[in-house]
Amino acid sequence: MMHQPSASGRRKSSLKPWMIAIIIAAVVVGLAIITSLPVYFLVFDQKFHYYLTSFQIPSIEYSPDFSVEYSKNRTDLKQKISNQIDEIFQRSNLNRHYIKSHAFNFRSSNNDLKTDVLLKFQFAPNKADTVKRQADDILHQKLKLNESFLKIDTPLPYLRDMNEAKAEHILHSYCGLGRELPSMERIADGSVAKKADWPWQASLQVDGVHFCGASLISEEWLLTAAHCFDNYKNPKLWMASFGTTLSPPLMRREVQSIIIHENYAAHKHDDDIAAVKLSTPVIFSDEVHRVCLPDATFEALPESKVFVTGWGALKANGHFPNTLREVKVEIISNDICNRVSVYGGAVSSGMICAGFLRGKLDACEGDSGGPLVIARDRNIWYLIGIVSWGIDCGKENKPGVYTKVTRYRDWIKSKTNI
Ligand code: 4AZ
Repeated sequence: MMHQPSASGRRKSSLKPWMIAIIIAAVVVGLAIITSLPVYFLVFDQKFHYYLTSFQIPSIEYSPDFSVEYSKNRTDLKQKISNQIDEIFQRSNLNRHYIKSHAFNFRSSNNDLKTDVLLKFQFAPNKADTVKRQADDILHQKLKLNESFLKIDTPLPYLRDMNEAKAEHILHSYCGLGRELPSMERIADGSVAKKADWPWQASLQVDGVHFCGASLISEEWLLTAAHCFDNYKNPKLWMASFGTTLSPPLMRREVQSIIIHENYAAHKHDDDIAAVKLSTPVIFSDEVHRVCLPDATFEALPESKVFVTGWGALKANGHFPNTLREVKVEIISNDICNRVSVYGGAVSSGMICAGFLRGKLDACEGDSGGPLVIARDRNIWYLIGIVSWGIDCGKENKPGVYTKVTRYRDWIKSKTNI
């Protein structure tokens, strides 16, 4: 007999009660996680917040020296301001949220010295209003009590929000902040550079292929070698990339114009310098910012330790690396470099030699246009040379020859206003 299901018969559920319990529990846990995520980010996800404010300093008279980067007056005053603001916030209930302050501009206002200061805090988004209000109150109380040499002449609120990219651009707008010297270890040969060690280094490329190195000297100007443009002069063909790896690049910019030294003659070595203007300024960050230019009077003494960096070949006719490399070399006097056994008089006063007569450590093909830098007081790096020429790479008695930047200081100023 065939089985006839009764009209009222239902298929028996295959889910056991314990299964249903597990499914309900999973749904409840899932919902709890989904609903608590925004709360987590609002309450625990600490982010950086930046505020801009201005102070008057009536006890100090404005002097143009305060506008000179790294002048002693400016450096000392910046330190004094930071110490004062650190003290105010570290002794307040915002001490866990306050990170640092940075006086970045000095100006004269009604004969008073005025400074613009960036304050950096860290807190979760749900605290934004409270922290800002508290910070305003703390400043108001401290400055009103005449306890500080800093004064405020504007009404509350003193602090204005600034977005992170703009604030970090300001924090990294100082020249020459790269590798810290004490941790220094020692391109033909040499070693791989760490991120943010040489943040002014750029790569100049045609069709995505690296041709030359270059150095960032402002948010929109690069310095490089004139001979990089012997074959391609049209700025539209060129791109600049930043960051330690060529692929992927950290940041790229189109080139707006190329200014080659008027006296440079292709395939000769004299006046091997060019200024390259970017189509849009770079945004300064930890990993991309400018190198300092020395005064025309600065002299790098023979045997000074200097660094050359680039993506050039690891030896003559060798392969090209993807990650930036560095090599520590020494300045060689023009007298020694012009010895018959070395370059026999080919090194002119607009050039500077660096490397070792015993060879080995040197710049090489593809490093051209790149920086030769020296650290000066406070670990600030200055561009003293531009990779220009040499016979072979790392060969005995054939050190690298560089365009001497101090010799072209006025030319650089006349073209870039830097
Ligand atoms: C070049 O061909 C090149 N050893 C750059 C630097 C040196 C030699 C050649 C110095 O771009």
